[in-house]
Amino acid sequence: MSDPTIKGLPPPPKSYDGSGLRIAIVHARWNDAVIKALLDGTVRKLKEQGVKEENIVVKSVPGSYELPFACKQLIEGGKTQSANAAPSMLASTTNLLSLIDSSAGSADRPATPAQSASKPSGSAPTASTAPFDAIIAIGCLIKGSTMHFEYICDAVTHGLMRVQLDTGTPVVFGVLTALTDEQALQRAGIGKGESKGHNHGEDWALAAVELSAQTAEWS
Ligand code: DLZ
Repeated sequence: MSDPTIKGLPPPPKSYDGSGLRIAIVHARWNDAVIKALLDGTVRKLKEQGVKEENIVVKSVPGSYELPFACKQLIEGGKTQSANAAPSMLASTTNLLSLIDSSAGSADRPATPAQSASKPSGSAPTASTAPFDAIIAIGCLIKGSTMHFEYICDAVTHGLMRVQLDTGTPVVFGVLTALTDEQALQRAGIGKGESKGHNHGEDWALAAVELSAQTAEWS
């Protein structure tokens, strides 16, 4: 039976076109099976919303505690890159494929379908150098037997909120805070039970596109 406590994002009041957006995803590597599923769900849904592959930048950090710092660096780097309109540490021509390739070398992390597919011949589409419209921070914290979980959850939650308010760039909270492994698996759509659950990465992608469009409208 499916878990009634797992909810997804209700449809937005209107549809949004992501084709002009530049979105960054920063993911932690702890609990890698869950992270991989969430990352795949996020990227898949971003593309379904029209976001171009070359305008989705993926970076990784060791654990969730590092997410606020990484988000801030990426946002500021994106603004600098845009102002200079020159290659920077963010590598304007780097597309999703090569970024995922760069973090997929470990034996415990099989190649995604995107990595397995042969790269198209000819020149790669030109990636945008605009500042990021939104950042999606993905992590998975699972409670252990000490207070570590509580402290990291608190720090990351407040850190990510602070980054978005300080920088003016929306930061989507893609951090699972689960009490058990199975709770996390269910929320990444890879549960072990009869129902596999729901992949929250899809909700985070929708939130990023909606927030990006609305931020542009409101400002
Ligand atoms: C240390 C730690 C532990 C115990 N558990 C998790 C976890 O469940 N999920 C996660 O994303 N990170 C965990 N970490 C690592 C911390 O987030 C962080 O990377 C280290 O404390 C180094 O700053």
